[in-house]
Amino acid sequence: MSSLRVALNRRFVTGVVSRPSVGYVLPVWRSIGSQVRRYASQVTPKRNGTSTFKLALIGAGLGAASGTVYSIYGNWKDKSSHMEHQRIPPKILKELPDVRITKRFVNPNDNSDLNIILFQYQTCPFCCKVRAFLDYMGISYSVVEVDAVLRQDIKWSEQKKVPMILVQQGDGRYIQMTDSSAIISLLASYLNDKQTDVGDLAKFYPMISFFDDNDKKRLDILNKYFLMYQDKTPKHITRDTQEDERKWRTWADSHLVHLISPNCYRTLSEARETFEWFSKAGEWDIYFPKWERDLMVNVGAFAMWGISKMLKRRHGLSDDVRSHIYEALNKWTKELEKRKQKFMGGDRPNLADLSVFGVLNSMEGCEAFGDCMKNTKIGEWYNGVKKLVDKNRGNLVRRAELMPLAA
Ligand SMILES: N[C@@H](CCC(=O)N[C@@H](CS)C(=O)NCC(=O)O)C(=O)O
Repeated sequence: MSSLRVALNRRFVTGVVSRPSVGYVLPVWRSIGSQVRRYASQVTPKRNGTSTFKLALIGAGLGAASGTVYSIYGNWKDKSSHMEHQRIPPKILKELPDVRITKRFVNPNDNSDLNIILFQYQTCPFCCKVRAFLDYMGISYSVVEVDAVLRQDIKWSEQKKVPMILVQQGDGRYIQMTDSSAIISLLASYLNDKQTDVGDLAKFYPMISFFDDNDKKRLDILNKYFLMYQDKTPKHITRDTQEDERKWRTWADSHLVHLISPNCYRTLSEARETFEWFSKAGEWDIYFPKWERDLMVNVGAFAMWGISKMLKRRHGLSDDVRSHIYEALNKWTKELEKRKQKFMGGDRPNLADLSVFGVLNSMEGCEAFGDCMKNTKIGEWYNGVKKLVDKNRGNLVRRAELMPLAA
């Protein structure tokens, strides 16, 4: 029975728990849908009491046996496919896959020479982090809004998570980079030293596999919080400032982001309101038929309301989920007050400011965001970063105007 539980937990972890944030909802819903379909296909006509009982016993036995086999196979496969210190360099594509570019942000002052395609969900906190960085830096980029249900636009990719970017290197080929923090570190390293090909810099961020505390194989990007200054470290950057920036960037990913879902889906009505906002921000009424949009809002809100309760327990949060996010934001603003600084980066935002801003920006239309503004002092800092991000962002060019480019 315990193997069966392991097998079930495994499904649960990959299908639901590993998607703790706002933008995770549609894959979660897809997983629930397939479980409902699987259940429906298992329903058999009712016979007499004894045979039903026998069938149940046989079913439980078979379930336990297959769970055990699945679990043993999974462990064996994970272990056997793992090589210690295995590093997988970023993938390189000869040409762009056949994807539908949704929009572009074009900044006439951009002199980065970067050609970037961002694959995203509009309200995913990790995607918001990457956009905050690109916009603040005044970089032009194209967006592929991925349909979170069918994920057609990332079918070509082995990596199924967003954000993901394709960035063109010197020889015209495209590097595929995943993970919001790795993407930001790669591009920030390049902006510091445009003489080094972005493709060469990408080699510093390979994917690495390791086993976590539960002996489960995990993948992550090596050096994702590190900038590759090499011998061109800017004068105002010291070892301490780098360490400090890394510390708060990590905090945004490992703590702050986990407070978003439990707060945005705290009650059923908040969950619905959140989804209405996703629909608006993600322009679902443009990209999806009405029935699909309505279904996403209603089913998504219900599913995430339930899931957020589980996430709350998983991250050890009390029922008063607001108190946790207030506490986190107070920690941030107290640090700013202590340093007597406008931003964590001093007079201007650094990568920690942009990461924390991005995470909060992902819930801007939610009741939780309004409460944070009212009950903490985060507003002044948040609006300060937002002003700069909005000011530097390129001009929006919609798909209709891009037809010759995106056909
Ligand atoms: N550590 C990653 C997390 C990315 C992530 O989990 N993205 C979610 C969307 S918010 C996703 O794509 N989930 C789809 C899936 O897990 O299949 C990052 O910082 O980019």
